Amino acid sequence: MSKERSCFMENTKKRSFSAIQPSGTITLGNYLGAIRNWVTLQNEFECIFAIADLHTITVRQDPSVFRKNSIQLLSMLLATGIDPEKSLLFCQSHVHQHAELAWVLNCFTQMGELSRMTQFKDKSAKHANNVNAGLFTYPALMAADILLYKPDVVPVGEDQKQHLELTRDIASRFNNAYSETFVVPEPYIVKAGSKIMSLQNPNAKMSKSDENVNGFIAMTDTEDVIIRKFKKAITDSDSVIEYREGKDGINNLLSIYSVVTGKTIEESVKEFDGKGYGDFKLAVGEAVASHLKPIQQRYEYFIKNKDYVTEIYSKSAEIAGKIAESTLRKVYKKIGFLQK
Ligand code: ATP
Ligand code: LTN
Repeated sequence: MSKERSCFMENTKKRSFSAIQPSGTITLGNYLGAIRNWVTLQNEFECIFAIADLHTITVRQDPSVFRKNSIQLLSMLLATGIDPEKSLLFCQSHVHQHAELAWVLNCFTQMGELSRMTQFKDKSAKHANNVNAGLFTYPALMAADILLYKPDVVPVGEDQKQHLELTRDIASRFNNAYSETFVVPEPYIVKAGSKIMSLQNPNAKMSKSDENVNGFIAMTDTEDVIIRKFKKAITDSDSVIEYREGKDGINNLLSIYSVVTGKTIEESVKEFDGKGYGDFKLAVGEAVASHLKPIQQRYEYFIKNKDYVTEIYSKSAEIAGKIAESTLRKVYKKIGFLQK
């Protein structure tokens, strides 16, 4: 274990935990809303990242595609700048304590609370022929992921806020019943980029499991594809480039442009003053393509070095398992299970 990594057991710095599902090709929405912030948090926090593969089987997966999605996601996370010398990066299914704590937390979560989750409502409508119990109790597993590591912050996109509020409620409920056990974590949501919308439906979030590939930018899309998708982006029948209510398509493009260029929305609006939608869409496409280029080059390296990626997730899971076990033992003891 390197010197940096050994500090995980000592818990000297503030800690961050987050996860992402290997449910398809990672999108610009995932990157701008969450992963970009994971990368910067590494300078300040002790960061733990997981790919939430247990969560992913709440929707039926083809085994070979699922395996490929997982290794690609791990490679992409490394390519975006997740640094294995500073942070842990592992698969949720490799640390069995996640599933064990999830069972306990299921018993501290009410049916009514789970029924109110918008992600459950959306996903059960979308997969009406497979509304399984896992889809329903998904937030209890997510709470377990987080609470095992006692993080101070959980960096996510806007859509996960409701799940985090439930995590906080479950943690407090357990602490009140048995004395202080879990740290009640704070959501870490950076407003810029926290909700990137679909390019084909500016009222729905950009999602990697969208059946319409023109709705999302995959992190691996080539420059040509990126520009083509932006050219096809749904906007409005107006012709003025400004950020205001009712211009959801343009607002989304302006948000994307401002995050990838580092300019403010006001500066971006000024830059396109008097220009048409065609020029604007092309500029957004070009800016995104050039932002993604170095990430894509690093991705090519990791995807060809699978052994290196395997070594990283295996070593990380070993360290994560030790932290998780220590929390789980405390939980079991407080509940009153007999000690082994
Ligand atoms: P799925 O389509 O399978 O539901 P997803 O694309 O919504 O997946 P997740 O794995 O659920 O992605 O989310 C990973 C992280 O990316 C979360 O922190 C989530 O909040 C964030 N995220 C997902 N979509 C967006 C988006 N459109 N804009 C900003 N952040 C997003
Ligand atoms: N539910 C999240 C993915 C996820 C997660 C977590 C995020 C699973 N476990 C723990 C933060 C912390 C999603 O669908 N985006």
